[in-house]
Amino acid sequence: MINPQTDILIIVDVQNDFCPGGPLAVTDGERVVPVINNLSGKFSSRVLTQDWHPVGHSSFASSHDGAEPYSTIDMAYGAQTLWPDHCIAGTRGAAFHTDLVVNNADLIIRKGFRPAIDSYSAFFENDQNTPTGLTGYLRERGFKRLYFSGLATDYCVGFSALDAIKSGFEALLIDDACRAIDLMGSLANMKDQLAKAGVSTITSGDI
Ligand code: VGL
Ligand code: ZN
Repeated sequence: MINPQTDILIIVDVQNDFCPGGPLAVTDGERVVPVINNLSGKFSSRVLTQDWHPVGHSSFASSHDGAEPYSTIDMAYGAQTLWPDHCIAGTRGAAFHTDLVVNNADLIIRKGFRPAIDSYSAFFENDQNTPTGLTGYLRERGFKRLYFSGLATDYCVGFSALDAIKSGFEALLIDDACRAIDLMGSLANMKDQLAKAGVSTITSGDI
């Protein structure tokens, strides 16, 4: 049972560019929408996240001479996968999927807006040090148990759940409310990390 005081649904990056037809489409990405809309009604609080990059962001392959999408480069903070251009702030591609229920969200947190740092996690950017402010927001409101949904399981959803544990929250991943990119074993690797960190995997029917 959901406790309205302590439990919150976190809906990660359900944006057009990650859905079929987008430049970084996640297979069956749009299928999370009805599952999440249904789950939304079972919680009394929800937070949405939005990948929100400036033109020429450093995580785009197009920003690095001769680099191919899905290759890896060394950034000041470590290895970074390079992506096709996606989720440019203010564009249709960065907007939420049109069928996603968004008006009941308490907060929309944007991430990845610093030109030189990517941010998969909703809590810390990829330097693992720059906070988005979400930890403070959730703590101040007294939330303890965070339920994760959205895109993509092996990147933004997974890293958010791992950081939730690091920040002292309980974290659960709702498997059928997420879809993965699965780049060179990234899904299996993330599932392993999630299990080791103590993130439980559940399905929407468990709620
Ligand atoms: C994401 C790659 C790049 C995600 C965002 O939302 O999982 N993946 N930017
Ligand atoms: Zn991104």
